[in-house]
Amino acid sequence: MNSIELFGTVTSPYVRRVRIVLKEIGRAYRWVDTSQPEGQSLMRDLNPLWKIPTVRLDGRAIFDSGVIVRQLLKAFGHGGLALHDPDDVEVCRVVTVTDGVLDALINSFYLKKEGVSDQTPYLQKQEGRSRAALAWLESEVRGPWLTRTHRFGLPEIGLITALEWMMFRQVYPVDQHPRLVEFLKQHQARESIASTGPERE
Ligand SMILES: N[C@@H](CCC(=O)N[C@@H](CS)C(=O)NCC(=O)O)C(=O)O
Repeated sequence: MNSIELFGTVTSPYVRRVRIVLKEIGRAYRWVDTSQPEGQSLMRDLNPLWKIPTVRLDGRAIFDSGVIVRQLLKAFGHGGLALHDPDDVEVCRVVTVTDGVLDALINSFYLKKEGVSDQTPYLQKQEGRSRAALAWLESEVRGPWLTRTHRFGLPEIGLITALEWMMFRQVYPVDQHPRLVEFLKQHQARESIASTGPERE
């Protein structure tokens, strides 16, 4: 029997990707809440980057949502998800841009929370980068899909979790991109999405 421990918070979009994949492949796991001091300290003992998600799979720590989900798919199969080819250039492009804009907005969110002015040149650059990246992603979506597989997979999970986090934290006016809003709508009833939102667990 495999053991999976997931260290994270319910509001983190990167952690949510792992929660969605675990639901899609039907795997139970032990949840360790890192917003609590004890969980945070356990996570820091495992992950030198002090970031979530962190997973302990059969006793071995794995870091980074991308690495974690690929290991989970390799160990347990894809369930109902599209087969994932991490070397596919089309997949790499959308995943890299999604992660880039999410990292930029998370970074700005934390800095602004700590009092850094949004007029700071680097934060202005992060905002411009976010706008450019989301406009590019908007030009890439084809209805509910981001790649030519036209199946639900990791690129879609990445974009859904990123957009819903932006809306939840109100860090970016997602409604300025109608095709991204439409993309989101087409996935929101899916069980793994509907049951894992930041407000819903
Ligand atoms: N590339 C990482 C990013 C993870 C990440 O940035 N997680 C955030 C929470 S959403 C975090 O742990 N931030 C803590 C910090 O930066 O101090 C991944 O895909 O897992």
